This record gives sequence, C-alpha cells and structure tokens, in this order.
Amino acid sequence: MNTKLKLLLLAAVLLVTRAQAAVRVYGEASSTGPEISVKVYADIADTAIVSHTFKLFYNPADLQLIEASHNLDVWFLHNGSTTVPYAGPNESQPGEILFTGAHMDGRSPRSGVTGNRVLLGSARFARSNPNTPSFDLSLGRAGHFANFVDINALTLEVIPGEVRIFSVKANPADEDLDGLGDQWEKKFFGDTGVFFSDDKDGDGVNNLGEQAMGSDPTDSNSLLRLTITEGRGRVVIEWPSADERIYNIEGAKRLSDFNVLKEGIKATPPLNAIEFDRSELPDTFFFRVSVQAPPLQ
Ligand SMILES: [Ca+2]
Ligand SMILES: [Ca+2]
Ligand SMILES: [Ca+2]
Repeated sequence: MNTKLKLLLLAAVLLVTRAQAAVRVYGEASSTGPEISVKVYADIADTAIVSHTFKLFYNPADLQLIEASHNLDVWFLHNGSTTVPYAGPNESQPGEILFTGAHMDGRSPRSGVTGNRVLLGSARFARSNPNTPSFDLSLGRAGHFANFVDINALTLEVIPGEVRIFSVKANPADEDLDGLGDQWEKKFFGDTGVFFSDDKDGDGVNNLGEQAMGSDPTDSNSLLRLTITEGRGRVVIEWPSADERIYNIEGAKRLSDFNVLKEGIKATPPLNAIEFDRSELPDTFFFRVSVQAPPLQ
C-alpha cells in the first residue's frame, strides 16, 4: 500500500469518528398537571466520562422549583471505604439550576460512565399559571472550566463536536405539559386549550380526574361513582369502568382510616362489580375506589 492511500484511509476513519459526539445531552419534560418534571440524560459513547456540569434554565415567572437532584446511583464520590457526600445542584440563581456531577470511585479508579440514557439529574417544579413551560440546557460553566471530562482527564467540550447539548422536549403525548393527553383534549374539547384543573361539566371532578377515570369531561352524568346495594346477605359494589384501568376497592369504619380490600381489579367496561358478605362487614362501613390509569395518549 503506498503512503498516499494510507493517508486517505486515515482521513476517512477520522471523519467517521467525528460524525458522532462522544456525549449527547438532552432533556425530557412531563407533567402530572400541578407539577412538571424534567429529566436530563446523556448518551455517552466512545469514551467513559468522570464528570459533567450543565445548566437547566426555566422561567421563574411560570414555575417554582420544588426540588433538583443528582442521579446518585451513577454520579458519586467514593473514597474506597465510604461514599463521600457532595453538594446538590446549585439553585441560587432564579431561573437556572447548575448541576455538577462526578463519578470518582476509589474502589475502581479507572472506571467512568458510558451508556445511553444515563440520567444526569432531574428537577421538579410547581406551576404558577397555565402557561406551557419551556426549558433550555447549556454547558454548566463558561471559560476554562472543565464541564465534561473523560477518564483520561480530557476536557471533551473543547474538542469541536464532542459534546452536543440538545433541547428539553415535552412528552410527545402531552406537548403543552398540562398533564392531559393532547389526543384526549382534542377528542373531548376540539383543541388543547383546556387545563387540567377545569371542570367544564361541573360534576365536581376536574379534567385530570376525568382523564384518569376514563369518564366524559363534558357530561356531568359521566364520572366514577360507586353504587352500593344490599340484599340477601350480600353487599354489591358497582362502578362505571373504562378500558385499561386497574381499580382498588378500599373500605373503612371511619372516613380517616381506609384500607385496601381488593386490589388490582381489571376493568370490565362498561361496569365493574364486586360482592362482599354482609356479615363480614361492621354495621357502618364506607367504601371508596381508586383507579390506576394507563399512560397519556
Ligand atoms: Ca396536554
Ligand atoms: Ca368534570
Ligand atoms: Ca364528567
């Protein structure tokens, strides 16, 4: 093989290596309705890293930070005998959270972290208004600070293309981050302009509850309500049920003191029913139902 051909081959190999960043950082946001959470992940290829530093930005007019945390399962300092506590994310600047994480394990000093969807850190927020919140990510510190360092003490972000920071994406099923599946909103209201706490049909159950129950948020007669009938020594509990829900029936002698009586009851739409022996229940007894809903869609 002549020298020129060898050089060309080398150039081709370098191009292939450069095409993929060593570290890709990205975030995912989701909402329960009242709360929004953001998780920041990294895909780490080619080289194991020992530390990362990044910032998560949010609008403090829309959101109040409840809690920010590292992923301490992966990012920790261990001196060989014990895990050494290190400072949590820095929340001192409103609107930004500085995450600094390190993996320094005295039991295995050459180990670092690689893999896809490695959780770096997360944050939970309470919303101040119905605005759709937005977030941003950046390197943690500017200047000569080493933000992403590999096991060979190389600072990766100074090498062009080696650290790529992407945006924070909303749960694709809930782009407006209100806790209501966008398809659900469109199905019942025509668009995604409704909010989780609204109760348009005035049945006392807000949209978040109607979505979980699988009831109709525009029909005040459609809601999850127990019907209890008694006769022939039996007590029959019935409730309207919806596909893909799992129910628990709870009971109590006093309203403050519920226990689960039957759990993991699969939905049999349009109605579920279970029976109890009347003689096994006290004179006065309360029932309630809880529901486990499927993921948003
Ligand atoms: Ca939504
Ligand atoms: Ca309602
Ligand atoms: Ca309803």
